[in-house]
Amino acid sequence: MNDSIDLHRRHLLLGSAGALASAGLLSVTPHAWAAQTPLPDYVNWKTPGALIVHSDKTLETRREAQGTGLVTSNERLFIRNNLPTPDPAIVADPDAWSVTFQGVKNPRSMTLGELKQLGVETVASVLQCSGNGRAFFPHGASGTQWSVGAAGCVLWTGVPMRLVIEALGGIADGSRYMTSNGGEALPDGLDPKSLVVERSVPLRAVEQALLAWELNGEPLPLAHGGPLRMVLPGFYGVNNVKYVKQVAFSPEQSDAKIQVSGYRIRPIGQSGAPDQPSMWEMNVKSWITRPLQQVKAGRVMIQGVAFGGAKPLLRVEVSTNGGDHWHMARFIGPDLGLHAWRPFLFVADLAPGSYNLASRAIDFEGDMQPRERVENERGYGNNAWLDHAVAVQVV
Ligand SMILES: Nc1nc2c(c(=O)[nH]1)N[C@H]1C(S)=C(S)[C@@H](COP(=O)(O)O)O[C@H]1N2
Ligand SMILES: [Mo]
Repeated sequence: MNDSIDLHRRHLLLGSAGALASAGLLSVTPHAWAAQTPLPDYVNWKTPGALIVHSDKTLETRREAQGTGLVTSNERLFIRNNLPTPDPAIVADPDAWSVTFQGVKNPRSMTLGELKQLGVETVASVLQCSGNGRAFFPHGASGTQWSVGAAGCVLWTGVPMRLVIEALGGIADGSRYMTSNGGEALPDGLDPKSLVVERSVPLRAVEQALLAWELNGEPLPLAHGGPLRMVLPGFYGVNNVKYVKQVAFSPEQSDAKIQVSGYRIRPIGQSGAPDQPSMWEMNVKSWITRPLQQVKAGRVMIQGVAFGGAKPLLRVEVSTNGGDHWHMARFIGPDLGLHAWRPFLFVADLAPGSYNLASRAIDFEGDMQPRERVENERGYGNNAWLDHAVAVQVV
């Protein structure tokens, strides 16, 4: 029902913006700044023109609003909530927030104020939803129809988990997973295990893990998990639990639905089950961010973003003819580390005509973005370069 209204609206908007563009009033990507669904209250501080509002819990960064800087600003960063955000009172006195640690030699609770005394580190990392690129799956994978904007590269500041573990006497013997539990209030009368955001990751994630209280140098906003969030560089968004309340080490994964059957890669038509791969480490990926529609003939600056996921990024290549020929792109700006994305540039000399611009990234282990997506029920992990290519008119 909403979909048809949305589609109708989109046509109207594209129509009027298109008219403006042909009248020369707008140059690039005219629909980007058109009026749209207003931002929900809890994120009314974000930049409306930079975001697509899919629902009050799912907001996507527009493709043209990505890659202009090394990091994605808080105002442009996407939002994905499974549940309503907690009461804003929890960020009023952040240092009073307490977290319970279990499955360590000396289990106990610590306040954020105490955690801040243990150590501090900053890491740049890509935050990306498992379903980023879902909109390209032809089978109609259920869930938010993200294109490329359920992703951003941000700076997290917090205490490394290894220092927290040290302070707690070490991880209990026999542990294989770290589980983080989100602090949302759950509705009465429903099975909490079916709703709670509680995610387990293998212990190999712990070395890079951070309990973060700052996002891009600002106190972590409530919408992004303030006052405190588990940050797992290289791992898909869902594992980065917001408003983290409990952290536990254990031999088994959580028995919450989001872990047992949710976020599992499986063939189309199959239900989720614990023996299927979990959405943990991210794969190598890139996409073009400009130009996206029409551009003047001559020197064309083709730009985009690329990242290695859980592995270091080696290089990125650009094609102007849908993958028949590939050219080496060059990275722009400093390397913010293993888990950051890198904006890239390829300068092409293009005569008038239709072009299919594609990019493909390769990581240090030689894994390259595939041409085709791996079909799967929920539309997870799409890094196919063909899906992310853009058709551009050079005039
Ligand atoms: N507590 C809690 N943590 C959560 C979620 C949530 O709904 N609740 N959503 C997860 C998912 S699916 C994603 S993609 C990221 C999104 O982070 P963001 O909203 O800060 O962009 O948060 C993850 N952590
Ligand atoms: Mo997600």
